[in-house]
Amino acid sequence: MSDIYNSHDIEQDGELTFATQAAKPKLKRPPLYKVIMLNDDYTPMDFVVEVLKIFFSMSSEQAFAVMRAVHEQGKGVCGVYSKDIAETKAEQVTQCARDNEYPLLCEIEQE
Ligand code: TYC
Repeated sequence: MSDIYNSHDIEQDGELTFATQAAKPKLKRPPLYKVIMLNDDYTPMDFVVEVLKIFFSMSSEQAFAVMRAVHEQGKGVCGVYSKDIAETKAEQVTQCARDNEYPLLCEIEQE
């Protein structure tokens, strides 16, 4: 039977017959992904703050708070996006860090 119908056997005038009913559309929101920044011992704090401002549109205060949380806790969430955007942001941060010869790393994780 097609996905767009639910089928039912029903009895009509003593006979078993077959009815169809429009099925509810099975729509699911696409999953979201967290961009997670990892701490390391070498990337300067100021560089991390700039990265958070540039790639995640954070204010200086927000960026400093996230940087400090990552520094103290080992990792932290920079933002939540669709898969494509999350992948792109993680790549951009990692590339920017490599261009500046820092080991800073971002990874993505499904919410
Ligand atoms: N731990 C680094 C330092 O002491 C700073 C830092 C913070 C590095 C956050 C990476 O994701 C990071 N210079």
